[in-house]
Amino acid sequence: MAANGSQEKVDVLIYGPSKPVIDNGFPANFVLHKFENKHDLSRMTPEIAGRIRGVAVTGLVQADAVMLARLPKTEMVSSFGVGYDHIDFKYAAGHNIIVTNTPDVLTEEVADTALGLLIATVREFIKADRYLRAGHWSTQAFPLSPGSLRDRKVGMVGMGRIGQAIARRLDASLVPVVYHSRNPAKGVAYKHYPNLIEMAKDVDTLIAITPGGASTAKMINADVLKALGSRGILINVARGSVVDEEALIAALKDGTIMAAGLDVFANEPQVPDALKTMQNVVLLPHIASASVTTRNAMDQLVVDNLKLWFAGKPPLTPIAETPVKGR
Ligand code: NAP
Ligand code: 8YV
Repeated sequence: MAANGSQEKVDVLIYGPSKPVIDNGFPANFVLHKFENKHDLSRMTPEIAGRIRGVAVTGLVQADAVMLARLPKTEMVSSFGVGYDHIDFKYAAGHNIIVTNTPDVLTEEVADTALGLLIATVREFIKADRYLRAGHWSTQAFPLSPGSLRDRKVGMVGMGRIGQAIARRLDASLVPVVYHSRNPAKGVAYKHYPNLIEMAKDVDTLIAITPGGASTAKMINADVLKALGSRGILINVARGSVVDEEALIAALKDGTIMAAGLDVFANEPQVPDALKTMQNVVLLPHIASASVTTRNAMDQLVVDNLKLWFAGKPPLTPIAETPVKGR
């Protein structure tokens, strides 16, 4: 509140796709400056840049150090998505900027997608759909699927919020689960493997659901795929960077593993032609959280974090690297 009783103006950069929950979600004292992409943003005047105090990152656009350095008054970056590998959170931490993300509200949706993608891949649903539409059913029944969940054991790569929600669904499907992460997850009874290759040797299915970034870059590589073996299936709902994409393509081509279901890619929205021409892969355009209900809940959390901060209250979901002190 300003000294004369009127609410002070808060200039906020809306960076990324325009969305109704975000566009209509702020009170009148918020002044929104909308830029959809990097090219657009390059046209922001220094005068506006100097007034920005909050940033809503509404899609997978990068908030890197160069971009944040243009906005010296920024107090908060409220990012859409639970993963925040597209935000330079180290720069933010060093410049007193709080970063928030959108955990929890998407957990069950993403877990649904992971299980759907697993079943579609193992049981060849997409191939069967193409077969029916091409009119082949009237002449011959679709071949039996070589894969089945009935004889599989899943190794989760990541056992956080979403990993545990996927594991619950696998429990209900009577599929045994083990997992790899750096530390054993609290309150989780599944067997923990500190070593990913050792786990890959003991299972035939991997589901990746870790953050992206340097610590997980290409962790699923040629050696891991070899350890997984010729019945192996890889499901990736984490980040494209977690998998060595070239090694995966080679492993799918030469039968080192059997199949893959991928929601994420190394260089989105580009997907290698080699993957697009393969019959033993199911490819989704990064849609694990992409229902209207869940995306609205994520957008609302982006708005709520900024509203709370500029009302002098702590945000709901700051990331661990930029903790809030003293509110
Ligand atoms: P979370 O609760 O923080 O869980 C992350 C898990 O990954 C933890 O088990 C963590 O355990 C493990 N992990 C982190 N770094 C690791 C490393 N270097 N090696 C091995 N394990 C590692 O996060 P969440 O809410 O489940 O979300 C997980 C990720 O899913 C997000 O960050 C995002 O990348 C991805 N995601 C994708 C979509 C999509 O649309 N496809 C949607 C939502 C989320 P330790 O820390 O003990 O290693
Ligand atoms: C979004 C995601 O699709 O939450 C995440 O980490 O990957 C997804 O829910 C992504 O943020 C797209 O903008």
